[in-house]
Amino acid sequence: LGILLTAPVLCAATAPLTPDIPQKFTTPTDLCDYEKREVMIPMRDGVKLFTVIVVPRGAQHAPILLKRTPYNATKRTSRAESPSMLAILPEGEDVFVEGGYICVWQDVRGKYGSEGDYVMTRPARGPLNDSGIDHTTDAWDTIDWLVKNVPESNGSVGMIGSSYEGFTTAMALLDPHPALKVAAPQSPMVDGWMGDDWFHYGAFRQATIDYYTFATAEKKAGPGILRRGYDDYENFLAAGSAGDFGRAAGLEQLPWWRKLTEHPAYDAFWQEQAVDRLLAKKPLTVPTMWLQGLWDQEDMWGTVHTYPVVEQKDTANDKNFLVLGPWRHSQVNGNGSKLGPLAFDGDTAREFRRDILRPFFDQYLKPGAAKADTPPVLIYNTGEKRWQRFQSWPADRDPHWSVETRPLYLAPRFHLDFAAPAGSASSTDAAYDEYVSDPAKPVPYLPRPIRFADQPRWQRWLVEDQRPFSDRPDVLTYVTEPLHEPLQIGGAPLVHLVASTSGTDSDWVVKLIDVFPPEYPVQPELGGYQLGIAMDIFRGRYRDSFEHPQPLAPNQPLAYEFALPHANHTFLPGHRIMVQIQSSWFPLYDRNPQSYVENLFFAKPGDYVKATQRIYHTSAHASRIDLPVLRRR
Ligand code: PG9
Repeated sequence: LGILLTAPVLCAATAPLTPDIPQKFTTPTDLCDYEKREVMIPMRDGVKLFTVIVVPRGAQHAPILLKRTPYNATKRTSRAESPSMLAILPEGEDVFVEGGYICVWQDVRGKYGSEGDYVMTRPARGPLNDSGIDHTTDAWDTIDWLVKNVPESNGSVGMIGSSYEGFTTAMALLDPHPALKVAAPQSPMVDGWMGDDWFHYGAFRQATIDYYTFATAEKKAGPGILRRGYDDYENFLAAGSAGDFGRAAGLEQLPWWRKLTEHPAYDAFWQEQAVDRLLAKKPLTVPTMWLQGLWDQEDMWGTVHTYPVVEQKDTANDKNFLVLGPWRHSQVNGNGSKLGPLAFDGDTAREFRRDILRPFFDQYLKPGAAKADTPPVLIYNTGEKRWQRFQSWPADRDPHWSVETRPLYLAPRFHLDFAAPAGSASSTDAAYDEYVSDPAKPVPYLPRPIRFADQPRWQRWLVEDQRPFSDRPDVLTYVTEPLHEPLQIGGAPLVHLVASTSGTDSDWVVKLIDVFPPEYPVQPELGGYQLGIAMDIFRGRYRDSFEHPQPLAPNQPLAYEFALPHANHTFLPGHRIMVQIQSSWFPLYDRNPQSYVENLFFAKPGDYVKATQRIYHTSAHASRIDLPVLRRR
């Protein structure tokens, strides 16, 4: 029977087995309202950069919007598999698709589809870069190719981008191609040591440590870093120093990690690549809109420090613009209806893109377009929940506003007072308040467990309630009485702290907080909420010099001065102003051993010592925060 059954099979001629995947499959595009082209654009040194050009079907004399990214141009132009240009491009490009723009995304040199060598935030040509090539030349060469090889274009190009893509946009301005007519750096990486991504005033941001393998371990996306446990608070504490954690993660294989850890202070390595310093030496020729979120948890230095540098060249006050929205990092390119527990009237991001950003770009990229009603400065008031237009920022050059620096003093019994401390300590009031800062129990920056991989929580952490920390014995909390009148601050509050430590180094974290009334009927869950308005960390060793750190004299009241992030916030009647002070913000920032070591990345277990911290509030040693109080004239 077996032979009978198999015979026909064996006797029949067996068909040749052929593969089922063809050499090439082309998706029909007749449904698409766009044409997607992938090209390799040659740079002046012969390296070719992978570039995706998305052209609206039927486009003629259309402007080009260019973004240069280290995050995969193919992925950035494939948000969905769809015949709709609106669907395949990132949400933040909606208004440009609606405006008939040709949208171009390019992999930066050395990443994903582009040839060449990748260098993290490749420094400008000069002392740090002898290659003759940087993001300025690559942008120039790319724009030159685009306007000559995209027949549907009208020869005008705008650049825009957030974060690293804001950095490549800003770098293009150092020597802009003539066809570059407008730019919008959004939360650009400008100075990684001062306050963008890598450090804040010298304190190292451990939260970005996974980025190092992601960005530099491979040409495409690199691997994540394996953890020993769920809670990063525990993972980083158990590791010891940031260098210990990096070593255990294999980071010493990465040139970027080695460069970073070899330059813990603000030396030439950081100063020479700070884009604000580079732009200060260049003329302002391209109308530029600098953007940032007021709760930008990643890059809150670049925009507010580059805008004023360029503004000095904007003699007619019509080429340099500033926008600060009620947003987290890059939320300008998403939905701006809410952030954490905060709800706004409408989608602040979409409305901004539609009503301000697009008309601003149209004006410079579309011949005959109307002059846009772009205010020199547009900043959301996060207390009154509405946009405000200014002629300048700080607003002291705006005829409609007055800016008064009002010192808010730390006072005895954990009060805050606009009146300066009277005399020295009285018999009842001590000259200082103290706490013990224990590196074995650092203050968490969020309630534990903390996971850097938890992206939604990372995005909103700056608006998280600060109550979980205000009662800790190693956090000093000062607060005013409930306000009777609204108080608006606009600008960067300036910290003047008089503090001592029993150690020889110390971090000082200062948080300016809006305390909501105990009863908050419009949103009951916000009753008593402690909302961070401007918060930052300062590594004490740099109190005299960012470039040349020094040990601190133990147990001596020393002055520390540093600016907090910019705010535009009205503390409403019934609210209270609060200041919290602490000496760790973990594991977001590495722990300060509190005994002076040359390079904190490589502190040893024995370097970590408890320290008794004292915050002074007498007339001789008055700690205060200078508030930039705004008033309508
Ligand atoms: N500025 C963002 C970032 C850079 C490096 C580490 C982590 C975040 C960004 O480009 O998204």
